[in-house]
Formats: sequence, structure tokens, C-alpha cells
Amino acid sequence: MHRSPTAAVAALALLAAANLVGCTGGSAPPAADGSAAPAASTAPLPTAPGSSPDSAGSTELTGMVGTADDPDAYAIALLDASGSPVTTLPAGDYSLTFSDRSDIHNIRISGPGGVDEATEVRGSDESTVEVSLEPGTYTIVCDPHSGTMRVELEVTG
Ligand SMILES: [Cu+2]
Repeated sequence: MHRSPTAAVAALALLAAANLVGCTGGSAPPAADGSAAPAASTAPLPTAPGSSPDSAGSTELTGMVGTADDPDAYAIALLDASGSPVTTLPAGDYSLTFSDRSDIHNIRISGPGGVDEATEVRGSDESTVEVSLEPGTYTIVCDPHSGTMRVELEVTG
């Protein structure tokens, strides 16, 4: 989470305003005549910034063999969430989804930390695995064609 100092100040001002409302609005007199008082005494608390439930989780990656048009193409790549090939990444936890729709290729990622995840050559595999990438060099290969279908990923600390 990256928050600018300006946003932090604004959040503090918001909290101060909320406290002020809480102090002055605590002693509303009861409605004695039975008429319905306007329900304005309980203002909802402002949601704390940065507490959304979807902020947890790991960065998404796609390991792709072939191309979108031709699953049997002799191509292999690691893609980020926007679909762009990546060759360097910061160390951390990643959610890697395979895109292997070929009967002649597979995809394997291996490297530091004992990471070794692969699909089968036969059949399709579009499953997702969680990987913890440590600083160092990982290789992404198609096992039957590891001489040509091979990319390296540099993970930085
Ligand atoms: Cu292959």
C-alpha cells in the first residue's frame, strides 16, 4: 500500500471531524411527546481507508505456452496481470495460472526455494499454483523443447 503524506493528513482530518461529531451529539433529549424524532443522531462511522478485503492476496501471473491463436505454437512466456511478458520481478508471493492448451507442450517453472511447478505435456491445464519467489534466476521451459522454448526470470530481493 502506497499512501502519500497528503492522503494521510486528509485521513487524520477526517478522523478528527468524526470525533468532534461524536462529542457534541451524545446528549440528545428524549422525544417526550411521542412524535417521531428525525433519526439523525447516529451517523455511520467512516470506513477506514485501506481496509478493503480485496487488498490481500498475491500478485497474479500467467505462464503461457503457445499463443492465443495457436496453442501448439513454439512460444512460452510469463505474463503479468496486464498480459505483458515479464523477465524481472521483485521477490514475493505470486499466484501463477498456467495457460497450457497444447498436447505437445508443457510449462515448468523452477528455481530457488525449491520451486518446481509444471503441467503435463498431454492435455490442457489452466490451474493456478501459489509460488514464493526468492532472489535469483528461475527458468520457465517446455520440457520436450527446452532448448528453444525457454525464458529466464530474474527475481530481485
Ligand atoms: Cu514444447
